[in-house]
Formats: sequence, structure tokens, C-alpha cells
Amino acid sequence: MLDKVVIANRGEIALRIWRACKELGIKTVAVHSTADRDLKHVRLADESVCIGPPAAAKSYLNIPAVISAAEVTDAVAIHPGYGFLSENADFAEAVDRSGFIFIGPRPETIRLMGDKISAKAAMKKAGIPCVPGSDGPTPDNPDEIMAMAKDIGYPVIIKAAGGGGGRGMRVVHGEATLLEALSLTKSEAASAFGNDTVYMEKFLENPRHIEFQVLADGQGNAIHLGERDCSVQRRHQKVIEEAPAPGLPEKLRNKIGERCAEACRKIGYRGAGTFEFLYENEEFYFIEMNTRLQVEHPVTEMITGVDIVKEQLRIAAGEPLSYKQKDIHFRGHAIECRINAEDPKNFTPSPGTISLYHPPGGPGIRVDSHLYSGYTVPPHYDSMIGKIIAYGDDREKALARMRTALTEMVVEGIKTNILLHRDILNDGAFQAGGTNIHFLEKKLKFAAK
Ligand code: MV4
Repeated sequence: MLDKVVIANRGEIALRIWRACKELGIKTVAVHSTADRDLKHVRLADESVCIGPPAAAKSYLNIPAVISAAEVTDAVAIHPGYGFLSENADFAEAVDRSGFIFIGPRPETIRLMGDKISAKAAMKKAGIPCVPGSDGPTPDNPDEIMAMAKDIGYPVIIKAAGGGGGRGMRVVHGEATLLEALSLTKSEAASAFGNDTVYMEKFLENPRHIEFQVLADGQGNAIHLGERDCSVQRRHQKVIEEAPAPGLPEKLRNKIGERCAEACRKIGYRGAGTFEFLYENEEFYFIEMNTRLQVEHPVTEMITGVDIVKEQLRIAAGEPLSYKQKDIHFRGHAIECRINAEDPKNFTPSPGTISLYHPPGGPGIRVDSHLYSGYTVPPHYDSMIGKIIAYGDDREKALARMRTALTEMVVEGIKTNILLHRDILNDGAFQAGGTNIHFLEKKLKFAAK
């Protein structure tokens, strides 16, 4: 097993990684900014290194600083968590070249998936169903562009090859606005991503966002851990995730999951990964692949019993996958509420000192959070302060436990979205299950009236 790992992240996920390392007997190094000296995992880690000032660009995104921390502590591997450097191919390459193990896919795989055009082409070739579209960059010739959109059928969506996660896209409803929208998206993409390449897809009006979790060891073995429904979101920020996806036929789950695992074998994928799909009218359409551990990984852990972070560490140590597909059984239902330090009226961040903290507990409740009474949420980073995950034999039982947990939880001193979660759990459409990506924004618009 790995001897010592640098945890190149902060907050709840850094604590989650510390816990997995501890269970496996791996020594830990916390790297942190000057604003993060009091993080729980910094206290718990065997060693800690301050890598820079509060601004992420000068600390958690500072590649030489992170690698130097591995050097001075004699670590063997670096876990990037999510966000920050987790999908930065240059970082993964620098880690390799410095003689450390990057806990994630090979740099070439990260680069392949970072370009949304090459990702789609690779997945289409590997047998994954994709959204119909340009199958490459849009042509330069205006007549060819117009013909292509007509062929795909309006509405279409223009997306930046360097975008992803909702950045750099524009919907076009008819030919009158196509060329203008294309050139606007191109110039925005050039300044945002340094790459003006765009592609075109059929725009799906009312899809759900369903993603498949995979694990692969880079030695020819790959499995899927089923799907998560992440349709409850606002401005491309997920708010609630659950597994399994309500109403998804078991045969379809197994078929798409197996396609994802097979695609991993074909491209020699290594590590944990997520295939993002839009799901509409019982059809899956691949949009992007994430090459990192995701925020919502716990719901998959709850229904499969697989510890995804421990598997990442084992894979990085060169061990073959410890599960075969036949060992994976889906049992019960899990739901996750992301708890944010934010103003419930306008969703602006609400940093500050937690005067009182009581996490919920009891059967089927898991809390992934770095909070403690007296902790100060700094203003420099993402506002997520933790996640509640509720498990039950079925969806209704999981929801009942989540409602109890949200009632029980106390976070004083800052504003949070706990009441928003209670509202959503009491919503009839949400309770029925299977709401699409527009559910939450519509609900909020209605509530504002
Ligand atoms: C789409 C789409 C509809 N049709 N692509 C947004 C995030 C990025 N990963 C892709 N996104 C979308 N791509 C086609 N062809 C709608 C969205 C979308 C969305 C997707 C998943 C979750 C929330 C969303 C919110 C708005 C739009």
C-alpha cells in the first residue's frame, strides 16, 4: 500500500480522504492555505504544510507549491480531491515527472476528457450513446453550419470544446439567430478557455441528469457502480443527488453501466470516473466524462457498500480492482443534501464563525462535514460546508430519514440552505421522483412570486 499521501484539497473532501488513508494505514500530509490552518483534517493529519495565501490561485492551484510539499515530506502520492487541480492534465503530468503518483487517471486521459469534442468522439467509438450533433468542431463555412443545424433539427445548442459543467454554451431556437450565437459563443470561449473551438448538439428540452460511476485499475479491469440522479440543481450547482435514479429500469441500468465499464477497458481508464448523461424518454445521451472523485460519491457508496476513496488509493498503489462486476449489488436507496453556507434569499455566500453545531445522527444517516462548533467558514472558497446522506430500504424511507436529519441539524452563526432542503423534501413533484433539470429553478421562481 502507499506509504504517505498528500491531500491536495480542503474542507469536507480533505477530511473524507484523510479517513480513507487512516483506515488503510497510510500516513497523511495536509496542505493548506493561511486561511485554512484550523481545518479539521489539518489537525488530524500526520503532517501539514502551508502552501500559500488564501486565494486558491496562490495555494490550492499552485502546482509547484503542492509538489514541493510532497518533496519536503517524502510523500509518495497526491490525492487531488475534486475541483482545484483534480482535472488538470498539466498537474497530473508534473506529479508524474516529479516521481510521485497522481491518484487519478493518466494525464492523457484527463486531457482527452477535458476536450469535450475528443471525449465525445472517444466515447462514441467505444459504444456509448451520445447526443446527436456535429461529431467534431462546427465547420467554418456559414452555409455548412446552417445545413448542419437544419439536419440536426432546432433547437440546437452550441458548446465550447474547452467548457463543461455548464460553462460556454448557448441554445439556438431557429436559423435567424444561429450564426450570431455561434460567433458569440466562439469569442466567449476564446477568452474563457483560450480555445474558440465549438461544437453543435441537438438541444434536449426536459432531460434528467443521470451519471454512472465507474472504477478501473488500468490493468484491464473495470466495473460500474450504477447511477446517480443529479437533476436537482440551480445554475449548474447540484443541490440534491440520489441513487438509484427513480424509475430507471434495471435492464437499462445494467446495459448502460456495462457500456461504461467496457468503454473504460477500451481506453485503458485508471481510477474513479463518472459518465454524465442526459436522460429523456428512456434514452441515455452521453455529454461529458469527469475524471475525478465527485462530491456526490457517498450515495453510491451507501447503496453498494464500496468505499470509492479506498478503491482510488488501492488502484494508485498498483493493486488490481478488489471487486468484479458480479460482486456489486445495489441495495436500498440513498439521498444526499449539500449543505451550503449561503443566504437563503439570494444564494450569496455566508461565511463566518459557527457558534453552535449539532450534526444529525441515527440509523442510516451519514454526515460528511469538516464543521465543528467554533470553526470559522472562510470567505475565499466554495460555500459547501458539508453533506448529509440518508440511506433507507427504499426511497420513501430514505426521504423520511433525511427529513428527520434536516430537522435535527443545528448550524448557528451563519446562514445555510437547510430550510431550502426541507422545502424540497416536502414538494409533491420531488416526492413523486424523477423530476428533470428544470425542477428547482421553476420551484424557486414560483416561490418568489
Ligand atoms: C445540454 C442540455 C440540453 N441539451 N446538452 C449543462 C451542463 C453541461 N454539463 C451540459 N449541460 C447541458 N447540456 C444538450 N444537448 C442541457 C444542459 C443543462 C443541464 C445539464 C445537466 C444538469 C443541469 C443542466 C442545467 C441546464 C442545462
